[in-house]
Formats: sequence, C-alpha cells, structure tokens
Amino acid sequence: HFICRAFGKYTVKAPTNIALIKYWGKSNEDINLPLNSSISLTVDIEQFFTQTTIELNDEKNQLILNNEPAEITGRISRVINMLKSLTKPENLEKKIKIESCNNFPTAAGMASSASGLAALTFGLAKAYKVNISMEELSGIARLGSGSASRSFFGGIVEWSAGDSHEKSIARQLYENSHWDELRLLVILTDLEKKKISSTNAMKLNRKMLLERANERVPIRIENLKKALEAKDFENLAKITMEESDDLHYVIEAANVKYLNAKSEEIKKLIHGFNSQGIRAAYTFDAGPNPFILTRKQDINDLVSHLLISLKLRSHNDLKLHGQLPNDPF
Ligand code: 2P0
Repeated sequence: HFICRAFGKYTVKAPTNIALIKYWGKSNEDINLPLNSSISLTVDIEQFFTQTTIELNDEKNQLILNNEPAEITGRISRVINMLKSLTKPENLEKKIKIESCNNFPTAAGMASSASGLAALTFGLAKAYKVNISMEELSGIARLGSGSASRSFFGGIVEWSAGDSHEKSIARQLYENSHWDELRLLVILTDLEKKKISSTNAMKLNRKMLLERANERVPIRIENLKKALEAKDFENLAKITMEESDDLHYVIEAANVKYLNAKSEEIKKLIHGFNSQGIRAAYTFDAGPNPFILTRKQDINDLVSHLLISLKLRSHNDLKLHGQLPNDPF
C-alpha cells in the first residue's frame, strides 16, 4: 500500500505472508533463486505489517529499524542497486534514508523479512519514480529476501521458481474474494528472535532439500492448486499440514529446531479438533508460532477447543491474531 508522499518522504506499508507450500533452499544464492516454487496466503495488512518511509537527501545513507540505527546489509544493497539502475541519473547523487517499523516481533519466524523487504522495495521504487509492474517489483524484492516477492499481492500468491532473475517472480493466483470463508489465525506463543536465520538454515542438508523440492513439492503444488480452485477445505488442510511437517522434518534432520513444546501441543490439538472431520490446518514458518487455517463457520468451535484444551480463559490469553470476521466470539 502506498500511504502518502509528504515533504519529499514516501511512506508505504506491506503485509507479511504465510507459505502453504514453502520456499526452502536456493539454486542461486546471489540472486535468491529458489529450489522450488512456493504458494502463500497474504496476511491481513492491518494485522502484521511493516511501515517504511524513504527519503532521498544530501546527508548520508541511513537505516533506522524499529527506532534503532541498523546496518545496510548486502541484501538491502542488492535491492537499492537494482532500483538505482532503473532510476533517472539525477537521483543517483542522492543519499537514502530508510525508516522502517514492524508492528510485530522481528525475526521471530513471523516473516518480518517478507514484509520488510517488500516495503523497502516498493517505497524505494516510489522515491526513485521507477514505474514497473508489481510482478517486476516482486522480483526485485526477491533479491533482498525470497519470501518478500510474495508480499506484493493479496489473497493467494505463487512465486514461480524460474531459472533467471526475470522469470523468478510472484503473481496473484486468487483474490481473497475467491474463497471468502477462509480465515487465518496466528497464535503468538514465543516472541524470541530465532537462533539461526532461515538463510543459513536452508543451506544445510542439501541432498534432502533437493529430494523435497524435486519430488514431493511439485505434486503438492499441483494438488493444492486443485483444492484452491475447487474450494476443497479438506484437501487444502491435509496438504498444508503435510507440507509444514515435511519442512520441519527436513529442518530437524539438519539438527535445527524452530518448533517448541507449545507448537507440538497445538499440532496435536488441531488433529484432535479434526477427529470428526477436517475443519482446521496448522502451518509453521521458520519459528514456533502456529498459523491456523479454518473457515468462518468453524472459528467459534476452534477457538473454544483451543481455550479449553490450553486451559485459558479468554482469546486474549491465546494471543490470537488473524483475519477474523468482525465479531467472531
Ligand atoms: C517461506 N520461509 O516460504 C519459508 C518457509 C521460512 C519457512 O521464506 O534467504 O527469509 O531472505 O531469501 O525469505 C524464510 O526465508 O530467506 C522463508 P532469504 P527468507 O516463507
């Protein structure tokens, strides 16, 4: 979202996304080409977002992240340099001031790099007056962080792996309105920063990553697309949970663990909730916080089930966020 332009500053806001089919492993580390295509659901922009303000000035290059000065890393420079190559020569003299804030915990497996790099790319493109398509911008954001490519669109989004910079871009598969009963809940169980970054963890266990990407993921992508087209919740849920379990199986085989005891407990609770018919699905990013898919008609039952099982009194104790209907409780 473009928010405003005032006094030469450009302010934009970008949402996070949660992958149903995960990106894990690269075929080219320099430009973040992934081993496999991935499919995500964009999180409601009012729930989890990064807001970024870009100013071009004559001072010095500066990054302020969550109110603290921060280093302009290589991944940020890749985005800046690509956009510089597309802007008018007079802009190249200018220095860049980037101020960025997340309204949720940074680096806690909540896809902060997705919303962060998407907001940075979009904001800089505005400041540099680079008028290219959202698909092309998604490819530039990918240079900063792979998952950021998927934050350029709402609804359900596919990032095609591609075998070149030009082809590795995201596009929208469906708007939210395609399946408007679908709801996403996020339970914040742990806000600690992760001990090993996704970028580093996905370099481990190459052989297993390749098997996953070449053998299991393509079949799941095909089946997930069928389930989305048919609005078949049972298959959507089965594929989503299988894919999340597969990702964490591969990660844990490399002796990295992102899930904690609470995550495992919630996985069991979802399976318990589904014992009479599949009405919910969990999926985990590179972190312990569960993202739970369900439909509008099942939210009340699901939340009651979670509250009773976790011995909590109110949904505030559940630290629940999500794309809820106006008054779900
Ligand atoms: C995803 N994740 O598809 C997967 C699932 C985490 C688990 O994309 O190195 O931060 O910056 O391209 O995008 C996290 O990886 O990695 C991620 P880089 P990124 O959402």
